[in-house]
Amino acid sequence: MALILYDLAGAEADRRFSPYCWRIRLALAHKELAVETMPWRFTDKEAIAFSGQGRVPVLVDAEKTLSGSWTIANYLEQKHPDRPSLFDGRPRTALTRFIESWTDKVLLPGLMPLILVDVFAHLHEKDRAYFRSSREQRLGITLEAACANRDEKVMGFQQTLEPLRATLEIQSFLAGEEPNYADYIVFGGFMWARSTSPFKLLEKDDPVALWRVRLLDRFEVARLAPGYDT
Ligand SMILES: N[C@@H](CCC(=O)N[C@@H](CS)C(=O)NCC(=O)O)C(=O)O
Repeated sequence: MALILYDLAGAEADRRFSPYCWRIRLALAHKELAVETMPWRFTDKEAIAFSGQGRVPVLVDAEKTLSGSWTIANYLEQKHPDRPSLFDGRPRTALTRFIESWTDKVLLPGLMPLILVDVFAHLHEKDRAYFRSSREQRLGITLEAACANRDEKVMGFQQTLEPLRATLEIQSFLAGEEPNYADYIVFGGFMWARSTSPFKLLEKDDPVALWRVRLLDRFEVARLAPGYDT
């Protein structure tokens, strides 16, 4: 039986934009596992109620239901040790936690004021009121105010990428010569932006932009996904 992944979609069912779901789509591609993806919208809470929580990604593997990208990635790693590894061993799994924390605490919050209005523009009609009120409550300001002065904010964002840039100046991927889950965690953030926003985040010759192209070239699932190549 094929794996089933509940994956956040926009107005168009094939516009998948969750940074966390992208981690798993790339992990599945890395392990060469076939998956059927189910387009899910923020307000489709009932559709994933069986998972005991209200967020995606949710992965169904026959009798088993998993949620949370980290849990799912580790499950795939343990279930399919014969397939290419996502972590290259336990010490690296632990190190990858740092990459996840940096992405969740620095990269994604840094992207938010640059792309949130564009994310909103791509939402399914039924998600709009929920998204606006939940995010505005969290931010304490409107989506539009959060995204004001993007042209200035982007410079600060680019500076926060310096550790990533310095690493990618000396190696092709975060994991070394070949990418692994560490790369997919960070790249998931850029797929969130690519899927929703025409706003230019990086100069074309930025080592981070070149790494982004290398990953797009490697994964058709990402390259062919609806999005903006800025
Ligand atoms: N820590 C979770 C985060 C998952 C998450 O926040 N997913 C978002 C989509 S990007 C979601 O489902 N949000 C539902 C909501 O905001 O109601 C993971 O790593 O999977």
